[in-house]
Amino acid sequence: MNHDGGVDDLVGLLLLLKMQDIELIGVGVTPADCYLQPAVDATRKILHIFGATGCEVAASCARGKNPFPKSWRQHAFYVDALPILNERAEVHTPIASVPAHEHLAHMLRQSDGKVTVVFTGPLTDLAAALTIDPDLAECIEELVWMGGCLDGDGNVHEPGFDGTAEWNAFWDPDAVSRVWQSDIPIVMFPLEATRNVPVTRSILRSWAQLRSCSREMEFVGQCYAICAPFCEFGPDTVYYFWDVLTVAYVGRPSLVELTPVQCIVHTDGPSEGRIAESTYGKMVQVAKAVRADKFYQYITGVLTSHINV
Ligand code: AGV
Ligand code: CA
Repeated sequence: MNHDGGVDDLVGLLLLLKMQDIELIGVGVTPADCYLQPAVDATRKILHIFGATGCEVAASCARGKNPFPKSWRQHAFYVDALPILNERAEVHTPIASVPAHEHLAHMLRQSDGKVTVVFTGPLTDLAAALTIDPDLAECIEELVWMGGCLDGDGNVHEPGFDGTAEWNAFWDPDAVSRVWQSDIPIVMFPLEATRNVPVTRSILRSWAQLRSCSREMEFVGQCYAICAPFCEFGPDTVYYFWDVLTVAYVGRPSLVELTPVQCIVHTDGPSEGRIAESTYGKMVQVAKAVRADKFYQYITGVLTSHINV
């Protein structure tokens, strides 16, 4: 997994490491929707506390073209400071000695079979890994990526841009372009798919009831408290299970229906970062229909699997 330290990235990480049929073999952290140090620290603490100590964490040296808003990037500091992640003085999760793109290339090369790669932030490290090892596609089962938006109703509202892009693509559109030129099979979760799964007050309330018997639920509840101003109100300020849905697909593909779409990315101009249908583009599998009830059920089950609810 490679994530970019947002609240739902870190919840997605927890979900992935709790899945019984998934072996998590490495985590990269990209300084996009976060500050790097607290995001790396929070990642290592989550792996330690929730039981995946053997897995290495690699910090990215990626730099994006268009920076994320500072107020969002600060969320990683809040998660890293939560008491539930700080009861223990020592964190044993190993940190990789090389930057995340090199670590990714190395882990893929040394694995026996093909590996599924999940990106819940920009694709910069995958693009950089392809630059040092252009044949890396042969080691990748598929790329599952949260990013993009195909209907033009994006979430980037910055001066000089037309609002059609999604943030993970906008941070580094050239990386999307590089990955699109590869033979890697891609499953993409655009904003249209994630709009089916808002973070609602009612799901948070039902999880609060499980808090005292599940440390995972306690942690997730604390995490979404950080995003409370955005949960369920108003069309523009809603918070979604963007990355959590994307990760859930890896454990339970039947949660979504995929549709093949040929598309390209705009790498400059007012639509920079926009992913658009085009007969010249790469064929990717795009998540469309989402079984939202089954998704909420599935993630609640994984995060409470030890208490039989
Ligand atoms: O564009 C969605 C991506 C996801 O990977 N991120 C958040 C998720 O981690 C950027 C983003 C869009 N709106 C946001 C975001 C918001 N209101 N707060 C924080 N990040
Ligand atoms: Ca993210």
